[in-house]
Amino acid sequence: MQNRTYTADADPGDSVTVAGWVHEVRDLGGIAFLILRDKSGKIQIKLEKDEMDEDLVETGLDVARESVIAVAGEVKEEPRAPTDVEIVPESIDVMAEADTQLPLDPSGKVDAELSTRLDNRTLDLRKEEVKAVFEIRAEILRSARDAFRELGATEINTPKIVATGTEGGTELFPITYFGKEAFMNQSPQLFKQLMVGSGLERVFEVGPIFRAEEHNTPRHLNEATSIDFESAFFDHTEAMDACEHVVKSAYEGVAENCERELELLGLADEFEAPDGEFPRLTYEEAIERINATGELDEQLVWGDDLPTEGERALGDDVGEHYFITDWPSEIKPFYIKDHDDDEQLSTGFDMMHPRMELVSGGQREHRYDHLVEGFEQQGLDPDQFEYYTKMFKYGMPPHAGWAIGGERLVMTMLGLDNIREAVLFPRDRQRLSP
Ligand code: ATP
Ligand code: AMO
Repeated sequence: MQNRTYTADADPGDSVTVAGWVHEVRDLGGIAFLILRDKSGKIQIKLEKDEMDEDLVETGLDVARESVIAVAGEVKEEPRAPTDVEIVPESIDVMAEADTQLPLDPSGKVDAELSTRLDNRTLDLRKEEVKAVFEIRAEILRSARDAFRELGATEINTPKIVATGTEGGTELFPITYFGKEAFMNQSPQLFKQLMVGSGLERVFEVGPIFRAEEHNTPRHLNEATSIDFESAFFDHTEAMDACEHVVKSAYEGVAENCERELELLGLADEFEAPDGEFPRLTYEEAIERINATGELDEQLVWGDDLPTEGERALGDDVGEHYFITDWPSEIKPFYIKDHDDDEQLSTGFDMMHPRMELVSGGQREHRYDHLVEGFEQQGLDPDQFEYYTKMFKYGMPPHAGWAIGGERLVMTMLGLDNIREAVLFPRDRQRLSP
């Protein structure tokens, strides 16, 4: 539709054709109002029974809610209209008539369960506050990409069908690949590392990761979006700096460019980009502080992974984004490098939002012998990873990197209760379609 005007751009005096969905029809007797909704907002269409063509008025009154229509007419100033303007129509073209029985009420007057919303995502996304989440999600990715560019990183795309897993064998989705066993990739980890040894040196990727997580929680998905970064000649502290930069840039982008969306979500007043450096706690300090909160039944000891309640207690205590550094080597993956002066201590780090973990990363083991040893210690067969390990024999620089859980970033930024609200079509244990 070449001559289409968005409702938000319809100014008094203009002759326009607007197109969108029938949000509501209000028949007041002699006069009726049809509210048309499009991407940019809503506009009132006035139907005056005695003044206008009968067929035109009838078309406007009979059309079912959520039908798609195009209306041509003149824009008039009207202080009583919700947006201070209305259209006096010359024609109404019904382009797609909607069923009168809707599985979900896009006007939001009737609440729907999350599962009903996800089953009918198209209708759900006609709600402005739902759409706002995805406009913000897009802005987060746009700002993150800009931040990566500032860091001099090149965007890459790595395979999602792979021969081996990296993040622990139990969470892989197996598939058959021309008669061979293959898997959906859990992380671009090994591929992004291979790229720091290439001429690219510093890379990032935004892409799906697949994890056969058995549990059903408000913060785990079976297909998630990983925002990965990896750089040659970085140590773990430089990687943390880069991580902080990207996360802050995402917040700043949203603060600057998503005012309307934040307003729709009721966040306009309280939203602020984090400033100042994220505190960096060692793992040892973290467990001491968790123990001191008295929130756990049992005290944590060195070597324990942080339980969800522990993460939450610490998050409440710290009250802002923070890093946990210097984890015990035994609970970090084989590809994370240990500190040179203490083999029990890894350079791995997590970046936490007060509610949950957002990022994992670390400096990588780039020494061939140590790497192969690490595979064996983790019970993995180094031969299966030869495509990866052999490149460490041909000049692999010291390097470090991390991955942000994209949906967790959206979820924590917007205070969403459930990670599924941050995905168009979430994949969880129960949900494989739409
Ligand atoms: P990682 O990045 O290491 O995967 P994560 O935050 O994604 O960290 P996982 O280690 O993948 O967490 O998942 C295990 C975590 O999920 C544990 O911390 C555990 O407390 C939590 N968890 C596992 N099952 C459930 C469940 N049924 N309900 C709530 N939380 C659970
Ligand atoms: P990790 O396994 O910690 O690290 O994943 C990185 C981040 O991804 C998010 N995430 C998830 N989000 C939703 N649902 C899931 N099932 C899920 N699993 C992970 C989390 C997590 O912090 N290769 C390393 C990263 C690295 O070292 O560069 C890795 O994958 O926010």
